[in-house]
Amino acid sequence: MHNSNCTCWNCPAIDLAGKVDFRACGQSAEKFEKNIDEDGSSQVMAECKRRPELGLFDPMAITFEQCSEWRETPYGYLLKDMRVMILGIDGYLGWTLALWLAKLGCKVSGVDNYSRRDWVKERGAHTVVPIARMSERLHAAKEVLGIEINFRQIDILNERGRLKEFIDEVKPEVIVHYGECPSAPYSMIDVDHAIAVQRNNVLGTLGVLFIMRDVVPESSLIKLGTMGEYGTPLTGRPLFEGMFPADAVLKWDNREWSLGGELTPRDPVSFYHVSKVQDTYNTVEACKYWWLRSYDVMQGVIYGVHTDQVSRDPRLRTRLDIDEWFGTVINRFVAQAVIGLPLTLYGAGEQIRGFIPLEDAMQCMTRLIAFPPEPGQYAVVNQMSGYYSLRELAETVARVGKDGFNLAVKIQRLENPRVESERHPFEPIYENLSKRYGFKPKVTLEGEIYRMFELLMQPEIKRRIEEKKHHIIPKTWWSGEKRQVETIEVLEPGSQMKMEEEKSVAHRG
Ligand code: USQ
Repeated sequence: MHNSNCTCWNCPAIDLAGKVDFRACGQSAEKFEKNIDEDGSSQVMAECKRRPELGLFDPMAITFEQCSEWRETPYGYLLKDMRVMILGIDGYLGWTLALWLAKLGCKVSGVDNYSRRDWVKERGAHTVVPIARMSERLHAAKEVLGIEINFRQIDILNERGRLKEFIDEVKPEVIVHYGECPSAPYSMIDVDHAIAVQRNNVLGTLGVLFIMRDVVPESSLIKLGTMGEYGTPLTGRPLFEGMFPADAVLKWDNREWSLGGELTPRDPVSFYHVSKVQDTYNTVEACKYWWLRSYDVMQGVIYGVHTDQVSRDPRLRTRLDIDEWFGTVINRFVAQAVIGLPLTLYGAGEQIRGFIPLEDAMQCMTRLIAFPPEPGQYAVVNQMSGYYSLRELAETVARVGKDGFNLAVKIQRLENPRVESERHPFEPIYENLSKRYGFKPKVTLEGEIYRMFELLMQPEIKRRIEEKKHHIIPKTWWSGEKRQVETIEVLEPGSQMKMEEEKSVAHRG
């Protein structure tokens, strides 16, 4: 098991308050106690909130494998009835993770203020996979899966007092923070939307950090960042996992410095992505000042519809957006193929991004939950299972649509409403999850696309896509312009793009 040798030092049940000298970080040191060995060396001592009978003990002395509170699961040792709180539990990822973890035996609680439903409604769009109201979702989860989820409607930004009360009541051992607006285009609509997204994301998260300091300082925060924080540097330098590796150096003016352990440069690609960068810095600081523990998950573009739990019953399904603001690219492509709309490639279509299917993302999150960071540790994982150019993805969707569902899928190149590099090197490093946390991707790109077709071809869902077809072609320009983008060319799958032809003519010339 990837986490067998972790010790109480990683465990959220450890009680360190007052027993470790955190003077440097501002925690009270009044009750500071140390064990002085015969040889005069001192040891950090702790208590266990779950096993008070242990009294004061050395937290390095017991491993997860040895502790009766940790049990084996397919994703590593997991605390029995581990208390997990999900912020943003009503969203695409939040709901899926809630069912997944509760089914694994975690005690899941969650909060949401339904803002995702509101934002999508405000744009006149809807989730094409219909989702039930929260009360019905919870009821169905109990009836179909036999699980109970402790839900409270709370706005994490504007109802901080209520959030604090709920966290104090539940005492979550891990908080998964999905409670943010995830859309780049939504943040680029106008000044009101840019401010709303940054306020919601940055200040909401900052409030959560303070609450954790005051109420659950030993719990871990698993926060959703994004691969888009890094941008796509034209130098082609690798996109490390948040920080430079130990042997990275900066050379300048015939001198040399180590960069090891420093945060890598960020080059976000929208005001939404900027909000994620700011979250990163706030979280780093909180870990530094208060010894909070956090994993920052730089997730690639997510896609897909399936986990065993959400697929069990229509009332348990998670949402799926395909509009220009909230739909991510693969989800949009499959919906477009279903209604015979040529797949919408922005610009050259040679942009490259990291991707991860829904089910694999759930596996990663579970593995991180099972391996909590140490006090004060801020660590980053790049959470993706592969990377592709958008053109490759469009070709794959077209192929699966044709071979599996007899659909004649075309591809269209549109003017690019975003400001982004359309041709760039891309070398993401994404080894932490597999090397350290035991992640093994289970789902293939083609396999998940196939499953999406199966679901989206259902008459009711197809009808819901048709109904909101007018929200597929983008009208939100990064420049602020307000007009629908124009089609540059329509292509048969497998054919060359005009630009490629031009390039090869130029090359021949
Ligand atoms: N794109 C198209 N056609 C479309 C939609 C998008 O060519 O119909 C292109 C975009 O120009 C972009 C790429 O596909 O180059 C990805 O766009 P996206 O809308 O799928 O994803 P993005 O805006 O980058 O944001 C999404 C999530 C966000 C997450 C991010 C991860 O909405 O929450 O942070 O993916 S990443 O892209 O790695 O930053």
